[in-house]
Amino acid sequence: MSTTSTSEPKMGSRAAKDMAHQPARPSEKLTKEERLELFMHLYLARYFDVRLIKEKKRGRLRGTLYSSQNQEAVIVGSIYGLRSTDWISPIHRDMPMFFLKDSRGGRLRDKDRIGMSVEEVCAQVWCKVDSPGRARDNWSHIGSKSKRIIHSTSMLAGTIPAAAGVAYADRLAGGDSVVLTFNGEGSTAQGVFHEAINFAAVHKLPVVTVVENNQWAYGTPVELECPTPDVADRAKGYGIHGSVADGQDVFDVYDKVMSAVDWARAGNGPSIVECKTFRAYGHGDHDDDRAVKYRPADEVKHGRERDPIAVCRKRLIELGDLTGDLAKMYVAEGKGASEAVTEDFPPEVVEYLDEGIRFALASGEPAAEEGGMWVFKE
Ligand SMILES: Cc1ncc(C[n+]2csc(CCOP(=O)(O)OP(=O)(O)O)c2C)c(N)n1
Ligand SMILES: [Mg+2]
Repeated sequence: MSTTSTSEPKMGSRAAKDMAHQPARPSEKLTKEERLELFMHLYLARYFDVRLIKEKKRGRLRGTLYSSQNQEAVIVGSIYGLRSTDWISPIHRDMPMFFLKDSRGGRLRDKDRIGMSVEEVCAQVWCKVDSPGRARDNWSHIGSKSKRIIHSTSMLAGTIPAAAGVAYADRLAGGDSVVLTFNGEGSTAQGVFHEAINFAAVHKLPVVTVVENNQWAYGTPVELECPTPDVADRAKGYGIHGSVADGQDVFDVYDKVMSAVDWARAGNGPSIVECKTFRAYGHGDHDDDRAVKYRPADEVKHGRERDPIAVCRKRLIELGDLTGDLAKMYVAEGKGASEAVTEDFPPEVVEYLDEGIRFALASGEPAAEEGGMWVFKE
């Protein structure tokens, strides 16, 4: 797996040269507290997934679960450096993003932050009346204009044109927001991916497309979706910047995405940031790929070897942020949902999600009469 190479447009443009002059590692400016917070966010994303898989197995949940295990560094690292006013457009595998948005600086429980609360997200998962979607649709099919989350849909790559539109409107209004879109590598083979990025490139819109390259699009391997070694190579065709991050390393994701975000905010236009990762489980919980055997066992074993929690822990130990017994605590890495137990996670992580779940369980079901709501113009 290639990791931290950069796919520069070979056109000698001023734009490409200027980006190369930016500080290579924005993560070097993070404080110890911020690095530890990133570590905590990795646990939150992992625990959300583990806990929901357990809840689903207990029969307490409806709907499909698209596990993000092993991909948490992409989810956490790409949004940590955003401003409150920036926009995100998550997809099916990005559920933790909804509650992690705008939470930097210990603000997870801050009611005024521009992200969803864990209560709202849990109510969505439990199909309750207090959820943004009011039990109408798939878990991830939510969004919020006021929280600057572009409504997620299942039309692959379909949020990139919406992101380009949001960025265009913001620019016309004199804003300086950046819009981050998320897409699997399979989505990059869609026609709309090309149209939308081309449009964003022509108009130099502040749109950063993060490609979560987890090597598989359902049962299709990446080499049948993309003919070049890196998906980020597609950037060359649009004359924009493309870079490749080690998607298992939260700091590398942060560095590559923040460089692209700063670049976009400065008026230099869009970028593609490809994060190389690996889908640890089947496409959704209905797709047990152990049974189908469409993925070679060796590939799966190898793909799960670099758990993002372990990679982050190692770095924090090297930096002296985690020492002594603390460094050995909460070993959630390398454990699937059936092996991981509550004690593998920091208590504040468990408590945060417990609060969300308690709220969801206490919330009511939507009334049947609501069925026609939002279908026609009210
Ligand atoms: C336009 C479109 N085609 C097909 C599908 C069905 N579908 C849903 S997810 C998926 C695979 C997506 O793969 P990828 O983009 O790599 O994201 P990943 O699931 O791996 O995160 C497919 C084919 C869809 N939702 N939309
Ligand atoms: Mg994929």
